Amino acid sequence: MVTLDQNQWNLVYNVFSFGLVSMLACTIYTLVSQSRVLPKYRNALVMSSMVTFIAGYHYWRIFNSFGESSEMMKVDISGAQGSFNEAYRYVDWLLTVPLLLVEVIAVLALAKEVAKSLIMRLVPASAAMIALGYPGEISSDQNTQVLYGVLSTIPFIYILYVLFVELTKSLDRQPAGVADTVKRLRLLLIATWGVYPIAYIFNIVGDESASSFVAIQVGYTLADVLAKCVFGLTILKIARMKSHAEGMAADH
Ligand code: RET
Repeated sequence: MVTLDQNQWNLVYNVFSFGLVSMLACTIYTLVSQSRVLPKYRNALVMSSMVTFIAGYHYWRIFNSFGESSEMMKVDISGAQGSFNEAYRYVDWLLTVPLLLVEVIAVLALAKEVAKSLIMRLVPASAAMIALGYPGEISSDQNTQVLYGVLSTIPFIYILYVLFVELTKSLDRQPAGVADTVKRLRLLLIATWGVYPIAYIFNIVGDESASSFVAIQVGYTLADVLAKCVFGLTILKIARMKSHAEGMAADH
């Protein structure tokens, strides 16, 4: 049990609500923008819509779970039936992180062989990263938390390494202006993905206090909005710039 004060409880409630509506709005925006890009880039937008749709569903569950596990601003985080369910985040990531990586690969429109080899390396690595983090997240034993944190960091570093090398290589082949946006995409990815392991460490070293609960929930939610919505909008921007560079009329 953590006991929040009125402001903390309202903050978490409102941040979850903000996360939920951001995911829904972003899903609609990327869906209706399909015709604004060339067909070869549409799959990247479909991936973005799917990511935010899946996240919207999970935020709806998280939002409800927060209400149901609270009583007089005491939040039950015991893991028992009816307590605040942290597992929704991991189910969400298990589905959305591989999709986000496919989204990046799709918008780059690389040669088929290159794209396939990237997907074969990044998708299993990202699933392993999330699956290995989960036993640590739910454990209350510090050694177990550290062990799974370290194990999960191995595929994490591998993903960043592959993305850095491949994104950098693809920059030379992108039309003018696009390279800058791809660089911004890479920065956004590193900055937002870095929040998750930091929050995880915070969980290990922090106590089970109300303020660390609030910091983790707010931190994860804002990182999710940046890593999924703002990321998806950047993907749309790249797809539009490339479509125009490849001859699509500018009024689309
Ligand atoms: C864990 C466990 C501790 C070690 C590491 C982790 C990494 C998590 C990441 C999650 C990314 C999630 C995204 C979600 C949204 O769209 C599992 C916390 C390295 C990188 C991008």
